Amino acid sequence: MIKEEESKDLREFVFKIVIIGDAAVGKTSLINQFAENSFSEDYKPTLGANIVRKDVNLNNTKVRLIMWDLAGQEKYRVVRSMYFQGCEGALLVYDVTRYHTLENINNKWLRDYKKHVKKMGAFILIGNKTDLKNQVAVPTEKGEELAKKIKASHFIETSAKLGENIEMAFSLLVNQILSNNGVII
Ligand code: G3D
Ligand code: MG
Repeated sequence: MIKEEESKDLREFVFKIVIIGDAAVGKTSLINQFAENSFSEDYKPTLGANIVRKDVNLNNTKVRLIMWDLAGQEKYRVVRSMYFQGCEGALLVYDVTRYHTLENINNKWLRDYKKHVKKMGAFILIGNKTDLKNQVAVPTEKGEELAKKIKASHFIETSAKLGENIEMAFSLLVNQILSNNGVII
């Protein structure tokens, strides 16, 4: 009986999201950590688009995330529109140890995203590699400042290496996408 009622109320969604930012900021590591809770120290740079699926359950709502991990290399610029097609949200990632990766979020990646995505959707800003404490070149306030400026839904600092704040980052994005779609959980 209970099961029947539950299944009546069960809602399912499929969302495509993209993860973008400069090469080596940790995009692939973040996705791998989220999808498998694994971290590879010798991960090879992505060569093309890597597509990873993950199901997230929130109360009576099931969300299937299709995560597109783009290569940062310039040569893929021309085929970007295909990667961005139909995406509901984005994770914009910079590396807290390299200041120019933060600058490129606004100057390059967000511009690229806006150019290709008609409906802006939800996007969050992530400062990754917080475990490299004595190499930090971007103070937290700078990330917060940029997030405000570009009107990101949220700002969060993560360590894909230690698995810190990864679940939180993805769930912030998923919640924002759901709320943009008028779904209350
Ligand atoms: P990308 O997909 O954005 O290009 P990768 O980046 O996920 O391939 O990561 C690039 C390098 O940064 C990798 O190192 C990876 O191990 C490292 N890295 C990713 N996230 C973190 C993190 O949170 N902390 C630390 N310390 N390193 C991280 P290599 O040496 O394999 O190139
Ligand atoms: Mg990669």
